[in-house]
Amino acid sequence: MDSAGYPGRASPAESEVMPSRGRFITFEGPEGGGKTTQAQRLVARLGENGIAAVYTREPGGTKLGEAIRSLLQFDGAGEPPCPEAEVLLFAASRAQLVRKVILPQLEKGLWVIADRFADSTTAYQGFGRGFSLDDILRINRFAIDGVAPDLTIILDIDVKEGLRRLKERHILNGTGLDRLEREDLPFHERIREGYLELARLYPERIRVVDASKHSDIVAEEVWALVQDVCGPSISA
Ligand code: T5A
Repeated sequence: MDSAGYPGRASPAESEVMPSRGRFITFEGPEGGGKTTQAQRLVARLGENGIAAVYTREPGGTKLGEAIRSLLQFDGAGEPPCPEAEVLLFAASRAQLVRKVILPQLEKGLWVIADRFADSTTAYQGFGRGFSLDDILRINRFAIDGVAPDLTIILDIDVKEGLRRLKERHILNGTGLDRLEREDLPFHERIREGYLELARLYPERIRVVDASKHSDIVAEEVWALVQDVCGPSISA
């Protein structure tokens, strides 16, 4: 069991008796690393290679999850959640997404490419807010119902550069930073360090990609990792 609450990846023997289950790949990392960009590119590239994949995002991805997203990001309830409520709201969005989308799609044999998953709670609410990792593990475990990623890709980026990209996008779109993006730099630094710590702890599941490079280069590195970890499925 790892600190995101995952029971661990299926052993080769387990994979052999469940050949039709799709693969589950998660993108993680600090703000502005390009998770949405790369997750959507990967879905498209898998499609070009004959593999049907669906994109999910967190918080969100279901009607309930999208309603929770607005509560979390833009104080949709008219007041910000306290830190404890914040953890549980992220977990509630995830619980719904796992049962309504991720698990059913995997069971149909589709791949699921997730734009954030349980490691985000470990990084943001564990390392960032300072909640105990044991508490986060228990909450994650309850939310995810044993659904563990086959591969997690952390798009690692200097915190200031990631936030600069987001500010640039907000200027272009005429939008403003959301509640978490407005947190101070030390908060975002703790999150980045937390992700790198998770990668050190779980090298089998988590790989780190330097997201400061051009997005075409990042996409190639992501594709190489996917082939490395899920290669037999791609060539099947
Ligand atoms: N959160 C989430 C928690 O605190 N706990 C949790 O459990 C969960 C699930 C989600 C927020 O909630 C927090 C984390 C977040 O603060 P969100 O809007 O979904 O909010 O935010 P993010 O997931 O961080 O997504 P962002 O859209 O903000 O960033 P991405 O997805 O990393 O980056 P992307 O692809 O949107 O790109 C950002 C900008 O950079 C450009 C893009 O064109 C875009 O303008 N870009 C690049 N520029 C240069 N070089 C590259 N390689 C580039 N790649 C992308």
